[in-house]
Amino acid sequence: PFDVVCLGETMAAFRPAGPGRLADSPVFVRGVGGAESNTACLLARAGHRVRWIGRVGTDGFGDHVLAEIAAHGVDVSAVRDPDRPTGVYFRTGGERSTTGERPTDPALAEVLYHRTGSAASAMSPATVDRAAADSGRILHLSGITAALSGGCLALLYELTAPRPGRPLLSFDVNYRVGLWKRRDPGVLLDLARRCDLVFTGADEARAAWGAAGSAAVRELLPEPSVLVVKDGARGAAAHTSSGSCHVPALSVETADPVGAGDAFAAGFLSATLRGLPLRTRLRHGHLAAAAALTCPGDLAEPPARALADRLAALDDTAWG
Ligand code: KDG
Repeated sequence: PFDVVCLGETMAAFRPAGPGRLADSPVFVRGVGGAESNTACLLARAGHRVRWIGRVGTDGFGDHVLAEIAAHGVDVSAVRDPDRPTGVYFRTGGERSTTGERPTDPALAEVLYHRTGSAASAMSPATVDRAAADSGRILHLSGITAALSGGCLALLYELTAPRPGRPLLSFDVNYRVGLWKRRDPGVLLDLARRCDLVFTGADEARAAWGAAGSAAVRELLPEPSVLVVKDGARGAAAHTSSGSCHVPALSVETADPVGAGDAFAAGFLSATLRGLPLRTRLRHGHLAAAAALTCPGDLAEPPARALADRLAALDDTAWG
């Protein structure tokens, strides 16, 4: 009954109330952080039927995470784990492009995770309901889950295995350097190859797999029927078996880069569900990312559908 099911860890997220480094910030603002639930919330706001699958502790942060996601109109299917805490993370700002790439200079942004041994890290083929994961037209996953634990990685392998009636598999590579210390992110390539629709940043493809440029990423990843490579302010390219197309990014002033990649995926997936042409899907990705970039916080108000449709239909001169 769902258009999209998104699965992943969502944490309590804290950012400094003012500018400055974590070390210098006495006051933090609490929010909710999770790449897949960000995409879920934006898709629900865009009018789609969406389920999020996750796992949180029986603590107050777990209550907060579930209430926030449900408040966006998302069906929440999460196990409450009495033995493990809800994950927590702290972050500062940092410049990022309209397609959501993170800065490569760590001095620009700090991300501090407290998620080892979290409730979500106990997700596995044994603890996640397969029928719930398969209950949408699209199942949206990300590479973050692959880094959380052996059980989480096994779960991704199970969910990306061929099976009758498998939903269309969408995979956002989401290479988070801080989660892969001393481990080989090559497994992300293996997982991406098993999916139908893959999103990656050109910067993360370079950092994780040494692929320089959109064509090189497609050479590494010929399997997905649609591969989207986002290349910062230069724009995003979509590669399919019948050709490629490129749409320049919108030039906007960034208030907060976090969540722009999740918004891009939501815009693209929403347009995919509506059967729009590839170029228009990329435009909807950029529009949703621009809304996220120009708003503080992980989750911005997405552009209303009618407005996004009008902007996506502007001619090529408006789109550079
Ligand atoms: O894409 C935004 C996410 O990075 C943020 O919400 C937290 O899921 C998160 C992560 O693992 O970095």
